[in-house]
Amino acid sequence: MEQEHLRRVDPEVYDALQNEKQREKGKIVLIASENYVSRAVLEAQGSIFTNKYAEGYPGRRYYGGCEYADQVETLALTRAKELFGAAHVNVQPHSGTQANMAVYFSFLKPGDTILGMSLNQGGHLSHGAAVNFSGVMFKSITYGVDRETGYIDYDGVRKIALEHRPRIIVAGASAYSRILDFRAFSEIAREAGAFFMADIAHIAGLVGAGLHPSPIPYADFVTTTTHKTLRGPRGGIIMCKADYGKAIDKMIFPGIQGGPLMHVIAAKAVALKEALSDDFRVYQGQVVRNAKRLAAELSSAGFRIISGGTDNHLMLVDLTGSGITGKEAEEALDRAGITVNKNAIPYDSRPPAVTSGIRLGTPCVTTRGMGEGEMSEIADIITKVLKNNKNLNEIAHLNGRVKTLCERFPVYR
Ligand code: DSN
Repeated sequence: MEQEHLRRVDPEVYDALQNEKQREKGKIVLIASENYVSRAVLEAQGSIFTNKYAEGYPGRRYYGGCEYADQVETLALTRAKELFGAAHVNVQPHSGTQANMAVYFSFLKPGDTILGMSLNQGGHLSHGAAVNFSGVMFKSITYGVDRETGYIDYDGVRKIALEHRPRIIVAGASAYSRILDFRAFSEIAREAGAFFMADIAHIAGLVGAGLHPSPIPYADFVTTTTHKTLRGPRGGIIMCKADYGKAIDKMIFPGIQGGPLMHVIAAKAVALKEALSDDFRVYQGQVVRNAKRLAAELSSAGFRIISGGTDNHLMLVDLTGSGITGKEAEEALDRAGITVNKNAIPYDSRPPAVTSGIRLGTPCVTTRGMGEGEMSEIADIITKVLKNNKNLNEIAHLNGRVKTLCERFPVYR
């Protein structure tokens, strides 16, 4: 029996894990920031590398016995450099937010200004949100999207940058479905005398596969998580120009982190190897085609997709006027077996706990092997759930269609 030791030692955690397995198996997940790692990644992450202290970097550690820790970290570094073409890489950040923190703490002083995308228009907490350390320790100013088109307003970004002269400009988003123009951001940053950081957490897999332009030629710093489209373990990576490497490494350790999570770094190495494969490029292509199909079908069913569609793995659906809030939509879809998150749409009149939108992404369903035909089926189910969200019989019937899809496309074969 799998996890036999866990079952004996801690039946409560074992039970929670069994329930989580059933949840994962039996629901269609459209959370844009999630994915399913390979069994190889799971094995590396669930390995005895978790036992090892390896403070420092390969070849210069503060503990003995680090020869194999050095080996896996070096593999992760080499593969990240090959995948993204970065001059300097640090694979130790425990998360994307830690990666961003290391960049800010290395090159900004408290009170310096960060210009990032507004959280309520698609940005991320760690790009200067008031409730996050980035907005508490630094002065935050924001840019957003054009109210009509839903695209980033680059003229607006430039105007704000020249007026406020931020120390750093951050490009990157959690809910933006269009190509980010890294060249434009870098030109604005140069004009304003600011550093330029690209946070590619959401799109790292697409960038690695060459399906989204890379920021590496333009950005001083590129940060990412490893668990979204990149399909690795939960964690972060920083890439930067060679000149900044020493400061970044010193800030990650000993600046803001202690011992690196060697089991996670081993899993990052595996995921990066997978990301260098042809299969991974095929997968990412399908992620984008699936997102385009899902957006097109929902649009045909009468829902407004912010910006009119998607270039990447996600979309933001505007529910204004459809008689249902983002919160209600999330709950109704969950009852039908589809997991999504409510999400503010740009210029949303509802509070963040309610919202007028939902965010949908295709990395998970594509990993299960679903293609465009299944996206049409999912769009039809979503449409019917949203239009009949109070009709429990109809929701139960739609849940049957979800279950059929889940059985045809298991997460782990
Ligand atoms: N919380 C992540 C997301 O869902 O987009 C970003 O870190």
